[in-house]
Amino acid sequence: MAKLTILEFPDPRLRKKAVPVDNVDDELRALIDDMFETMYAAPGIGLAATQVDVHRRLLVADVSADKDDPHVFVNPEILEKDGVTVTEEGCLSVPGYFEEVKRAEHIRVRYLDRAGHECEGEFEGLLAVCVQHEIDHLDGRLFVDYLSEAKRSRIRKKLEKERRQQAAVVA
Ligand code: GNR
Ligand code: NI
Repeated sequence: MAKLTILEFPDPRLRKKAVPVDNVDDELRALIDDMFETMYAAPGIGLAATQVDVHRRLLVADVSADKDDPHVFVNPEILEKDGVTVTEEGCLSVPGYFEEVKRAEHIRVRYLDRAGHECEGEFEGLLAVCVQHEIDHLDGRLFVDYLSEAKRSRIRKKLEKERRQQAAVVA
């Protein structure tokens, strides 16, 4: 098991579009385990492969309070969306910022599980929001893309400044 490095906005690698997984094998399952370790340590409720610089269509999530309800989605496809919900979202790739985002309240998703079996499930609440947030990552989209250009650019400048200062401390 290994904790992976999470890319941070505005890293251009977060803008890559992930390609479908063609084989759910032990190598993929090792990556899934490392993604859960990384997500739980962060801590976060979801993680897309894009965020750890792996550009394949794979995400993990666990929105439970006890961190005992892991979900794996390989090649997720949203088949149906219903209703609207607004959530204060955060992102491990945009550390320290939280903003309201409007998304579908219920979704029906087709995906492969960690055994490679075809599944279909209906999700609602925070898990539905999280899956939509993670699928956005797989398409190179971030929650800040739903904010105004002014807000997004303010967040980008602050994160860039923080990173410069961090680099100066380490040097
Ligand atoms: O940890 C996370 N919390 C969160 C809160 C509201 C909506 C979405 C999320 S996902 C985020 C982890 C993350 O960045 N996943 O990509
Ligand atoms: Ni995120």
